Amino acid sequence: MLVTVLGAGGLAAAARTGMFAERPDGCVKPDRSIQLYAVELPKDGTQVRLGYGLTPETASYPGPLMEMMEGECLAITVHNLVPEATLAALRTNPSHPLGVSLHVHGVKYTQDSDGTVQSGSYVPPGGTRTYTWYAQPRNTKTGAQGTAGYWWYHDHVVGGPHGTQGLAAGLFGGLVVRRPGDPKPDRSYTVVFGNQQSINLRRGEATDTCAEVNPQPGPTCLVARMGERIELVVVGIGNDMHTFHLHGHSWADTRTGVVSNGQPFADSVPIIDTKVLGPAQSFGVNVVAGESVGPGHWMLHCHMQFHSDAGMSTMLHVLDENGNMPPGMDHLHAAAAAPAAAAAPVTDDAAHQHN
Ligand SMILES: [Cu+2]
Repeated sequence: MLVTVLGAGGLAAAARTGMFAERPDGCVKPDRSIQLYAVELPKDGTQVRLGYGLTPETASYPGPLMEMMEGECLAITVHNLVPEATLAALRTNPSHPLGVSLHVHGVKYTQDSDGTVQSGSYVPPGGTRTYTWYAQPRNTKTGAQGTAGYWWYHDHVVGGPHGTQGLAAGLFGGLVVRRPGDPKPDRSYTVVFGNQQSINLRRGEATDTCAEVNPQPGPTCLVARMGERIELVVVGIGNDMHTFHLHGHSWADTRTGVVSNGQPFADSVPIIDTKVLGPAQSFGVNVVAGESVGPGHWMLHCHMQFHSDAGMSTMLHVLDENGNMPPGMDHLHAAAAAPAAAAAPVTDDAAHQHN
């Protein structure tokens, strides 16, 4: 075996010299290439924030939603624009190397694209590295189950060997792999439940910045028009269990969040409006906005009561057919629910574990 021949230290050397396969079997060459920038964003209070973006200017937390079709092979070139001093300040051990990475769940990748220090697959400050993801399709002959589903990606290097500080700062995003015939949403949002009762690293009022007139969709503005098919990519990060709940809507507990009446197993699929979410788990919610219930401010929150009471609550705003916000857009959810802590930034884990 390669690893035993190389011995200690050989693994990193192998990565440096390109001894690992660049791509998984089945990916002959990338079908598509994208650029992804890791940048430092304005601080949230005193809290350092990092984000991924398809351009440096559009970086955010969560990062851009990645979409793939089964069978597709994607090359993602990560540019590390995070200042070296910022990475050094987040480091928990002075011997840990400085860098950011891209580690993905669900799809196939080789050691070369693992996004870890141990495999040498990270990006030093100012550097670039290309990661290859393969959305392997089903293959009944080989037993391959396929990779279609709702997944996520994140840093695995900032601060320490598991990227705990990178995650806490905002280096994460959603991934959806579709299979031909899957429902195609009109609009998708990534909703990340995390430490300190946070949704997308925010609590209470900070989770929802939608304007009453012409609201712009984004990480802090979940907005839809009546009748649009809305997809939520729900991801758990951090250390806590949560229960995702959306008011007024329900979905099928399937791979896609949808089940068609004609399918023989349709009656055996639970229809749910709440789902338990542990760290690193992810699932998809597919709903038709306002279907049978109309436009309105539909609460989306963790149903562990002490989490929602602490500000782990936001809104899916369903506008009418003309795009108008229904009355009552007064952020009552935040004002009513959030104690003082909800206004404070969601802080670095290492410093504030026992908030
Ligand atoms: Cu919770």
